[in-house]
Amino acid sequence: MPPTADREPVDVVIVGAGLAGLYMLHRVRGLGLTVRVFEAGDDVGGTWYWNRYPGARCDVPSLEYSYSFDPELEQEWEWSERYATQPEILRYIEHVADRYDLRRDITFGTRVVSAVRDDEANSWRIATDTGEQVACTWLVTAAGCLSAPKPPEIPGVETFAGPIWSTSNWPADGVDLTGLRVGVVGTGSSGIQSIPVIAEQAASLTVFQRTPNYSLPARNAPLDPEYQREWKARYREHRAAVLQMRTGILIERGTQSALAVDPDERTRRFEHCWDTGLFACIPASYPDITTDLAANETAAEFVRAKIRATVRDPEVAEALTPRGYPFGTKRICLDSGYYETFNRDTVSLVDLRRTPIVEVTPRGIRTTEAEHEFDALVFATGFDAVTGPLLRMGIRGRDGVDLRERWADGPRSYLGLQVAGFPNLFTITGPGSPSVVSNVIVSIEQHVDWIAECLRYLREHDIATIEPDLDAEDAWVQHVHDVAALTLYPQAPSWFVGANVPGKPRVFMPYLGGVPAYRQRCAEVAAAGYNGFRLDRRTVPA
Ligand code: NA7
Repeated sequence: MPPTADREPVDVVIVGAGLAGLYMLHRVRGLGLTVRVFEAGDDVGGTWYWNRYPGARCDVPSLEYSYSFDPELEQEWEWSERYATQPEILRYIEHVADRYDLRRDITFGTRVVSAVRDDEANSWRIATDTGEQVACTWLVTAAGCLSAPKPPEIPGVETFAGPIWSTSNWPADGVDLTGLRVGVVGTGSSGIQSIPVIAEQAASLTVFQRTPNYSLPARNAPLDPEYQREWKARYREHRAAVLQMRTGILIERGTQSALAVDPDERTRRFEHCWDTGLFACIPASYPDITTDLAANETAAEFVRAKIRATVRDPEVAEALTPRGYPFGTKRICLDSGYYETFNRDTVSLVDLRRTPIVEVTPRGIRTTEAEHEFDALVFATGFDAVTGPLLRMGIRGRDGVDLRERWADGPRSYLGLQVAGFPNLFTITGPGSPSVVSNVIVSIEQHVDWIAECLRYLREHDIATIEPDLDAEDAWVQHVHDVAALTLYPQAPSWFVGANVPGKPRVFMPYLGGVPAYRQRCAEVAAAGYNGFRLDRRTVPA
């Protein structure tokens, strides 16, 4: 489509209308700035718009996975389950869009395909896949961390005769799997949540597993109205307590070494966690579980024993048992009946470490051992996480430097908020911030508030550009790396380190220093007049 004539420039362009983009829009409007939001989906929701697969739900308790910025909003919304399903979260996000009249500034069905810095004009020139072009002074990405699906990287996918569905782009009208022979590839969080539900519908289900994950029972249940009432009566207190938590999720933290306590006491503690249905409980119970391999092994072995006790066929149980990487260093999954599903006669497991996939054929999936025939395939093969959503946006900074080039050896960012050489670009939950290792809505609100206050400051002080100093950026990147190196996280081939995408640099991307320390650092930087950032008046447009 030919580009349309330039629209009026705006102060701010926001990319994405999920939880981050919507709140950013709300705050930007409050500053009296002009703003446009571009969203690839046909409505609001982001992650919760696309990931509509059966069984999709949040693994952070609903009362904590919600906006805190407006006490009226948090009082009026009623959650129905401890862990909200995707449809309920989407209804919540739609309610927020209606309540604050957000849709009128959002252009839906439109993806930003390039964002080019024009230093002379002190602006970003944004182009979309619908041919629209608009200039803005500040560009804010709110594109999510798990929103660029990874191709399955299996030859022959296009030859399959039946339908193929992807968990990350599930049809909005749902899919009827009744009576079908279904093959599912992938056993991350999306596979683990969807497999029990698919197994209930399908005539038969075959799960193709490359790496077993550690999964814990979610213990999901309807939310007791009395409990919700009491929680809401003390919402401010709960919100304040959440901000003291490293992960931004309310959890009891132990202080002793897992190796210093009596094994029976340790097992009792782990059993308690197993019963709570909180994924952060076991890692928080002894601090060295995330830092010491022997301590970690006590937790890993506890979960392995649970798998053995649940799955009746010992061979299947062994194939489902994670080994070779520490517990919690790939994202821990929360499930509802995942391991039990493998006790059904209609469900089978193919261990791809033993018999790798060779190709997809017109009839199904061929491994080195056999051809498995299916009526339908489901890919739950994950995302180009954290950097993928930013790098596919065509961002070019000063002197035409491509963000891809700048990040060729891994992402570099100051506080996960800004990149040197890319003035006036802000990245909500960018690499180097707690993002995906925290309750992401807590991190989103903090980033949005920080950016909004920064914009206010820039205007009040007549500042045209803000950009990190290279030294400050280098120091922060080193700090993110050093903190990660104190933990076991880098030891796993996870999407946290980019290991799931061929050719992606292996760098631990999120910041593991914890929500409170990170918030404090961001607040100190702002209070000191944006320490580590270069603030420039020189290029103020005439
Ligand atoms: P994940 O966690 O990245 O899981 C993807 C799964 O797909 C994982 O088991 C992969 O195995 C598997 N996979 C990927 N490519 C292939 C190929 N080519 N062949 C076989 N298996 C493959 O993505 P999810 O969507 O489940 O979850 C993402 C996050 O969303 C989750 O952590 C929550 O935070 C919410 P691998 O482990 O790479 O061997």
